[in-house]
Amino acid sequence: MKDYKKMTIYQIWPRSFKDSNDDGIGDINGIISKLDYLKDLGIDAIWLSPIYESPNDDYGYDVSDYYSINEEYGTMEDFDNLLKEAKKRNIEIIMDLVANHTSTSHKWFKEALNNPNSKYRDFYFFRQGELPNNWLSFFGNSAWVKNNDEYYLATFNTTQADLNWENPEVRKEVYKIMKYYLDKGVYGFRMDVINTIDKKEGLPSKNPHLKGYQFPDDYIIDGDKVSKYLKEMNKEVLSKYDCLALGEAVLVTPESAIQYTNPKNKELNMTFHFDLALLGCGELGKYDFRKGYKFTIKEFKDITSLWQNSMYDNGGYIGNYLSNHDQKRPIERFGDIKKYYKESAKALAIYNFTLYGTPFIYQGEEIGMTNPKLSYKDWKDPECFNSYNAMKKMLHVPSFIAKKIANFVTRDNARTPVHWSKEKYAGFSNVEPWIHLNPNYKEINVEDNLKDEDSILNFYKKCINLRKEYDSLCYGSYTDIQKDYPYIISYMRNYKDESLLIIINLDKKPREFIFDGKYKFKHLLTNYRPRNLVSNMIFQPFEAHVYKITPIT
Ligand code: TEU
Ligand code: CA
Repeated sequence: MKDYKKMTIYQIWPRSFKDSNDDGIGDINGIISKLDYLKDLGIDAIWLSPIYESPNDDYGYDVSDYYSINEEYGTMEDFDNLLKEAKKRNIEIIMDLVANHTSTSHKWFKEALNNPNSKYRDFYFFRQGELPNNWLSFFGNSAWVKNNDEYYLATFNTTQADLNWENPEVRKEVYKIMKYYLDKGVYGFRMDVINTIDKKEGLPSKNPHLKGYQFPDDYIIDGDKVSKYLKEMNKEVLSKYDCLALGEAVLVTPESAIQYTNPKNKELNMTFHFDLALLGCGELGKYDFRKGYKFTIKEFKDITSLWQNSMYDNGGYIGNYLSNHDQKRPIERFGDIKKYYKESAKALAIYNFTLYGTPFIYQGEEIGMTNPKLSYKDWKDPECFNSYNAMKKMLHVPSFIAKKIANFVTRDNARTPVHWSKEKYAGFSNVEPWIHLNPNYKEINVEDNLKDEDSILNFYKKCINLRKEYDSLCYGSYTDIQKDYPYIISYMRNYKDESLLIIINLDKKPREFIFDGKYKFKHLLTNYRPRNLVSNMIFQPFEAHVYKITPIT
């Protein structure tokens, strides 16, 4: 059995990873050319954001054919080759399974539109007549799209039509896709918005007494039947392979995450949660600026503590991440890029790699890539365009402010090309990339990071190795130390007779930390200088340490 609890997983968003044929778009052969780099970094698996055929309205999360590869990225042969080359290096490939919806260019959807008697009508949600309900989509529109005299449900972009999982034939088709790729040798799936596949019976309006579109929330998230479908999927597909089922469970609660991932329920192996990503956002998500994107370190700590304790204590399991293709680069939010750039990048790495759960790295994070300064002319992301309009219409924000907010939060921030070198176009391509390139590639790039002993990249390698060496980081319990202290996060991880102590100052100011208990200690890792563990310590901004400790008896 492969052990996903011991793995470090690296997310590739293919369009911006590496271009091999000079069209300015990342591709599969580009990924193959960087496998040695990834091997050297020490990762065990790659989660590949979607590479299937797609009109790219949502950059691959709108699939038009699950059995072919987007020709901008290569061919099925290239993909098979990637699998082979990855296997050679002991790297697993995890595919993105986008099965809550298909593109409206998918043949099922086209058939459903063209033929009123088609069985594919029941693959989706079509309703005649009036607007069926008041649901707001994730991207800020009505969740219903009008097409002639009928509507179809699209809870993300208007060209991503929701599949009707109630229909057993839909589920069968999804299982078929999964088997096709598992039989090819992929290790598993990251399942896109998998906890939204059950829509509330009868599709009733949400809070009908309120004016305007309403986010359907529990009417589409973590519905009762999600677990039923996952159990069936497990029985029909997952249980037959040594594979990983990772759910992207949007806005999931700890209770639901435990339900999905506790092995006794036979559903998924792990899930992501959204609470850290949404810190400082208003209740409508990242374009809801009404909280000013402000949060405290104490809130950050409380979220950590809630998830760590509830998962470990109840047999649940999560993937930990700070960064992905849906969030701007987090170093600006949780760290300090001006004064403590390297220190904070490394402190956050220590955090992400010492928690209970499998750590994820998003491309470019390992070299400390930052957010570019974007203008509205640089926008590519459909969520950004739609949300910009929604801010103006629903929240009555003037255009110039809406633009500022969108520049600040758009997913485009995390989707600029990876900086491989100082060369023109950052070694990503030999031509102008498809999306804005962050001009700071001359200061922040892989080439320089590899040369510098003290670089963020080399620190990531140390973090990855630490997990390989200390089982307590992979399997151990989690215990908060000084839970209510508002600046420094500290916790212990225990497994068998091994105990690790982690202390991280998450603040931009020096802070004092009082620690009681007498221990013999071994210093394992720091972003400052190794130091003795004593009861009263002043930590510099973002100073972080990992110790192995044994009680003095
Ligand atoms: O993301 C789901 C999701 O919840 C995000 O869209 C999130 O709501 C948004 O970014 C918050 O502002 C997945 C994919 O990761 C994302 O790239 C897709 O756009 C989305 O599903 C639809 O497939
Ligand atoms: Ca290319």
